[in-house]
Amino acid sequence: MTHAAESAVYESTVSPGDMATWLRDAGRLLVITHTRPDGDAVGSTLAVARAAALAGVEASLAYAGELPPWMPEVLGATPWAHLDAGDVPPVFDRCLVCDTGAWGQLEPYKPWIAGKADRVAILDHHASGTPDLADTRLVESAAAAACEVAAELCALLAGVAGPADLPLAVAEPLLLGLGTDTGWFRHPSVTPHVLRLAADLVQAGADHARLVKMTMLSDPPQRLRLLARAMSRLNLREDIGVAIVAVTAGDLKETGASVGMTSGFADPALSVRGVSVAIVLVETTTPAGPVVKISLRSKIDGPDVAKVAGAFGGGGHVRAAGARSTLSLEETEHKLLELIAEAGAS
Ligand SMILES: [Mn+2]
Repeated sequence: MTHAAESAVYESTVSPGDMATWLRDAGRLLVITHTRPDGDAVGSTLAVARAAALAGVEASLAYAGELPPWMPEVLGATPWAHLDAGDVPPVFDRCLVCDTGAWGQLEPYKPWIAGKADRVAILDHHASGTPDLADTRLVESAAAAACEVAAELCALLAGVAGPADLPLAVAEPLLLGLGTDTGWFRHPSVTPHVLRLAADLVQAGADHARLVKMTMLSDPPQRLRLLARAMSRLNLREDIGVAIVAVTAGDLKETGASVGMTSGFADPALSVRGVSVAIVLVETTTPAGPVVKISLRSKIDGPDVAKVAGAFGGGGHVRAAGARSTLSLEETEHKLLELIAEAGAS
């Protein structure tokens, strides 16, 4: 960890203690995260906003893009803005960005935060990001979740000895992010520290079984119908250890499912012995035109999928990465297979 204020590389510029001080002095603090927030994005932003409020900070939350179905249950009475519903982010003196440091994942917020690096901070666990976004950065690329980084910060803000002593309203969103980003403690990112932190959060009152049911066992029926269609055209390339699941725009339309419901489609593909990489391709549209959303997952012995995603201008982690392709579904699949065959997956 370096402490150079103007480091040109994507790494920490402050310690957790310095970040806690920066947040305490924030005045009106806005906490945001990447578009289409997942469990870690919602969990980390909500936990830090609530912990900052305990420290007397006027904290507000804003989200953009498709939201998880459990959003109201997790947020409860905590107020938040949804940009897609026409809300604008609350006025802020300082802004904290959680679980990303990439402009590409923050498009809707750009008019509010661009050119304000001295007033923006990042709390993240990704290996790559844009240093010019924020001068104040707490980035731990070895952490399993942004919530793992946020836990210590929340304890500092709440003035408690450690995560086990956090109020339930802070501990529960932290366990949500830690659980969802590790596939509920199945991924190789799980370390002794992750498991000890999970134990601390459960000790603080977080309801593990309720969160698992809420995030894993509460799908709308359209999701299962969409999965059935996608699996019917599974491309299982046992020769190179790759399984590809493709979702067409027609599938989404005919099942009434949303793009967000494809989250987790890599799991059944990766469950096959001999498969080391699972790829989920989703035909979707953006304001800039049609794109294929690429999600990559790799087993412990599989290739670095962040590198594969990088070939499409995307990124992420060694075992989980994503990108967008402007090629057709078929061309995207062909290019991915070529890249992985070159990387020597087997
Ligand atoms: Mn995350």
